[in-house]
Formats: sequence, structure tokens, C-alpha cells
Amino acid sequence: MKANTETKPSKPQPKAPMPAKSAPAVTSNGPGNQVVPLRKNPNGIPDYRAEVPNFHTVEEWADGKLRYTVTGDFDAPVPAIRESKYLNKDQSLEIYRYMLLNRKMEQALENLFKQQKVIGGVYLGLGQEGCSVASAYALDKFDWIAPMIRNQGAMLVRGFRPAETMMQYMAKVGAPTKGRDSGSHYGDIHEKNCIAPISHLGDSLPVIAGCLLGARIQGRNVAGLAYIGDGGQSTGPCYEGFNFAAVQKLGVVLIMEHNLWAYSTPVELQFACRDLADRALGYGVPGAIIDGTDPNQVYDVVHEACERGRRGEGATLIEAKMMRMKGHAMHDAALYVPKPYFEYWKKRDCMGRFEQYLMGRGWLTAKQNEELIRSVDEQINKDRDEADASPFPNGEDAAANLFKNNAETIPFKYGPPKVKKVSKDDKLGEASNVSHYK
Ligand SMILES: Cc1ncc(C[n+]2csc(CCOP(=O)(O)OP(=O)(O)O)c2C)c(N)n1
Ligand SMILES: [Mg+2]
Repeated sequence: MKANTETKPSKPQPKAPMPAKSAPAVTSNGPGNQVVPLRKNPNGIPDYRAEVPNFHTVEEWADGKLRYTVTGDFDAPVPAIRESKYLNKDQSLEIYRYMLLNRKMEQALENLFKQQKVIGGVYLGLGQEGCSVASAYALDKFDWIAPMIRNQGAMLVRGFRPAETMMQYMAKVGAPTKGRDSGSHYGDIHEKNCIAPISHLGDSLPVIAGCLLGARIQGRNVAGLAYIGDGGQSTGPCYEGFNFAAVQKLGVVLIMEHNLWAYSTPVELQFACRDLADRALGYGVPGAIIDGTDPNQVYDVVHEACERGRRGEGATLIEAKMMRMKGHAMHDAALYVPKPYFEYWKKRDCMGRFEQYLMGRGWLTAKQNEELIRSVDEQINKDRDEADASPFPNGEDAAANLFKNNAETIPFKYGPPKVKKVSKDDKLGEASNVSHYK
């Protein structure tokens, strides 16, 4: 497709196209899967992808109206996904099952929305399931997670049942917030170490950094997986929170989910650097670029980043490139997204690619796959019926349990604080009272 050369000069110009690199000529997923050599981007950031797409969104003004067109090679062959260095057969199949559960739960949510049984909007992670699931799968029980709206798969891995998520969207009494909040605004700080997202983009970064600092004060370095979109990464709180984690060498693993759109804003109008992972240089932490539709890449890179975090070696910034395959939420038909994008990314759908990989390795037969899909369908139907049958909360309970009882002590998760006592007579005064939490 041709670039629009008449873009208004007053508008931001599209970034210089990435060097056109043809995709490696490998399409097999069988044993002896290809080893695509690891690339580095021009700033030296490792790029684990098997291909580097070279497309761009271009603004076009016609009859006083703005619309987007695209440039680039949309017909590039689809490369096979990478082998995982760590995942065995059972783990890979478990990830695949969670991905199926994620996709089918969202299909059920979409239907519930259309039946007007959902209170508020529904935000879908279609196309991003592999990233959500495989990244959360790299966490240990004692680690933390700060999900965003499209990470319902991560919540499943963390232990929320599909019925709980559906009840949450339907504001039912059985929901994690017992019908007091809707949508994705739920978490669990007691068992699942999951920070509830709020609407304000970026604000979970200072919170997860604080959690990890708390853990360190209690004598333990843990990993904390946080997600932010290509839009949300531009916010002040995202910078402040992640910078703090970088400075304190906290194990925050930040996945920037680069899905090409922030609501209706294309990434070309969102940030001026070539790759979001380049931001790692500014923060002073290791960075990596991964294909968000390849669960093996996602798992391996997040796993290694979490291990670093647990060793007390600090934060990591990972950019996962993929595509938001629906509108921002159910109310948004995404008509502003040029069609070639959908066609290109549909061919790279994480579900199909992972299914093919598992079959190619002989880890999943067609019959086992059918059985797996049937069992996931069954579970989703059962959970949906449970959610549907759950009552709405009683009006008189609306204010119950909204605030923490001040007299209640919050138990330490990892042990009593290990802090140095500083003598009042210390000549250095305030400065020496500052513990640097190393
Ligand atoms: C601080 C802040 N600014 C604006 C918004 C409104 N808003 C909600 S979602 C969204 C787009 C988010 O895009 P992105 O971060 O790329 O995530 P995606 O939806 O693509 O997953 C915007 C602008 C918000 N919630 N918070
Ligand atoms: Mg986005």
C-alpha cells in the first residue's frame, strides 16, 4: 500500500519505517522447530520476535475528515513460534487451556453484554490471550501482579474462576467486589497477591513498586508483574512508579502491551521512539522486545525477568507487540482501524499458532484438542449459569465492608520488618534515618 504523502504538515509525521526485513522463511512448527537468531534493535535491545513487521499507520485528511491508512508489507509469511527454553509438555498444555478459557469466557461475556446482563462496559483481550496467560504463568504464588483491563487471562491463571469474573461484570453478590464495583476493578491482596486495577492508567505502577518494597522490608525480594498499554505508558504515574522500582532495584516486570491502538489513537501519535522497549535505556533497566502472540517467547522472557527480580537484581521492561483485535470496549466498533491490520494479525492469532505448535511437537492430537475444547466449553457454560443465577446485592448492604476497620491489623506477609534502628543522637540527623531498603 502507498503512503499518504499529503499528510498535513502541522500533524505529527509518521515515524521512519523500520528497516524492511523479510520474515524468516520458516513456517513449520514441527520438531526441530527453527532457531531464528536473536535480533537486537538499533539501540541494542534484544528482540525475540521471529519477524519484524514494517507497517505504519498514516493520517489522511479527506474532505476535512481524518482517517487512517496503512503502509507496509501485509502479505509477509507467518513464521512459526519459538521453542520455549523452559516449558515442558504439561505446562504448555496448561497454558493452552487457560488461553482457551480466556477466549471463551470473553465470548460468554460478550453474549451477556448483548443480553444486557452486564453493568457497564466489557473490555476484551482478543488476540492478547497468549501474552496475558503465559506472562502470569511465570509468577510464583508469593509474587504480585497488577493487571489491566485486557488481562482477564492473567486473572484466571492467578486463580479467579470464570464465574467470579462474569459475576464481577454483572455486579452480582458472588463477585470479588460483591457487586460494589463492575468490570475489571477487582483483585485480592490476601491470597492471590493481585492489585485491583482502577481506571486511571499508570496508577498501579507506584502501588506494585510499593508492594515489592514492603516485601523487601520484610526480608524478601519477590517479582511483581505489571501491565500497561502503549497509551497508558505515557502517563506520569507509570514513569514515577517504574522509575522508583528501577532505582530501588525492585523486581517489577513491566510489560508494555503494544497493541497498536490506545482507544482510537494509533501508536504513531502516542510515542516518538521506535520501540517502547527503548524506554528501558532511560530507566536504566534491561529491556526486551517480544512477540505478544507467541506464548513461548512471552513465558521465557518474563520468567527470566522474574528470576532477576527475585534475586534482587531489579526491574525489567518488556515490550510485547501484538494487536488489539476488537474495539476499545464493546461499544467501540473500531471502524477507524484500517482493515489490513486485522487481516495481518488474524493470521498470527496466538490461539491458532500455539495449537499448531503443540500439535507439531506431538504434544496434542486432534482428538485431545477436541476433548479439551469441549471441556472448556462445558466449564464456561457451567460458570456462566452460576454467574447468571447469583443474586444482586441487597441495597441495605451497600456501605458494608467499604472501609477497613482501623483497629484491624494487617498481618505481614513475609515476616516482621527487618529495619535498622537509628540512634536519636546520630550526627547525620535525618539523612541517616533514611533506610535505602537494600
Ligand atoms: C490517566 C488516564 N487518562 C485517560 C484515560 C482514558 N482511557 C481509558 S483506556 C484509554 C486507552 C488506553 O490505551 P492503551 O494504554 O494503549 O491500552 P489498550 O486499551 O490498548 O489495552 C484511555 C485513553 C484513563 N483511563 N486514564
Ligand atoms: Mg493500546
